[in-house]
Amino acid sequence: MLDFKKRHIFRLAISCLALCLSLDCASAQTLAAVKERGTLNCGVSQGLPGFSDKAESGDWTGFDVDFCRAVAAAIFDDPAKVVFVPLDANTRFSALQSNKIDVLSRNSTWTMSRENSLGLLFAGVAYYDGQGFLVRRDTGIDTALQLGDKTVCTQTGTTTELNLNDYFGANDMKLKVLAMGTAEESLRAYDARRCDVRTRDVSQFYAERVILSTPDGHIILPEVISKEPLGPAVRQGDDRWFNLIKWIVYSLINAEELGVKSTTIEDAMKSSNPNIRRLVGIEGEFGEQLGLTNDWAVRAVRAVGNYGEIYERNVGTQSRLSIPRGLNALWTQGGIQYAPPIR
Ligand SMILES: N[C@@H](CCC(=O)N[C@@H](CS)C(=O)NCC(=O)O)C(=O)O
Repeated sequence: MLDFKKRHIFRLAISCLALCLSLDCASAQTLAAVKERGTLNCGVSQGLPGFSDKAESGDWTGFDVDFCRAVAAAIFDDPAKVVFVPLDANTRFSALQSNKIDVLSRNSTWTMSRENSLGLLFAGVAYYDGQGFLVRRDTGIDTALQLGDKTVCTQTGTTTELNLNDYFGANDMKLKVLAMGTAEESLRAYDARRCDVRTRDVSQFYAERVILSTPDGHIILPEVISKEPLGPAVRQGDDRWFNLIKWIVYSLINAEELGVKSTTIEDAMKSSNPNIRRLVGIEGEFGEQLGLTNDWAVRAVRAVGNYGEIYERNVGTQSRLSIPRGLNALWTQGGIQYAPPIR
């Protein structure tokens, strides 16, 4: 009897151990696969100036693109080790689910249903956005409250339609939607006057203004009708990878808050400020705990700069998009960008 009990407990212990080991393997699988492959597969949009833009030379630039490069730099110490996978709104999440990409860095809004029904996790908010409207100046429309009965161009697979329904419903306006499959089709429909107004994340209007033939012929209406917190997303089931992506977002924001820039990174490594010392890996084992080296954040900041540098270079007031920092300023400067501490 005792023997039977002992055998049973032994078998139970072995199967628990096997389960723990397999969970640990599963949770470390993305980083191991990326290291083994030697490149990061990063999902980006098909082309949005300032966010993810492919030049004729084949080089990608932009805010979302730089985040992919920061991850590659943190892992490989080489920001070039990224394969950019351009994805439209409809295929972006399935690309993550089917392992086609390791991380999605593509103007994607963090919503509850996306996490709970698509098996995803958003690792942080890289850009606080909101949905707005663009109209032709000659329509004379200057507030969204005049949009009743107008035809609105949207893109399928995005958060925009639900927000539109809510907004028009709340303001008792009749909604007519023309939903297109891609951003390009939506723009073409608007250009051909098949719709009177376009709706999308406000940042995208700034992006598009640089390619419109008559940018001054259009105005962005003052209303922002939704919260669109945009950030990188990963698959569920790999906590270590999720953590790694999350802390790369936070390391870039913390670097800005601590005044650590691409140009001052070498000085930062001699700093006596304990917060800076932990960020740059002189103190603590924060990088190793992520499965990287302790200079993980140094590598990222050296390659692409801190959060503020990434913002200004790609979309900020010094760039052709010229988007003010607004909500994306640090919490210490009137915005809401706030990163948990590295300690
Ligand atoms: N943030 C919204 C919208 C994102 C989105 O895909 N927007 C469209 C325009 S409304 C876009 O960027 N299209 C570019 C493309 O398809 O490559 C979401 O996550 O659903």
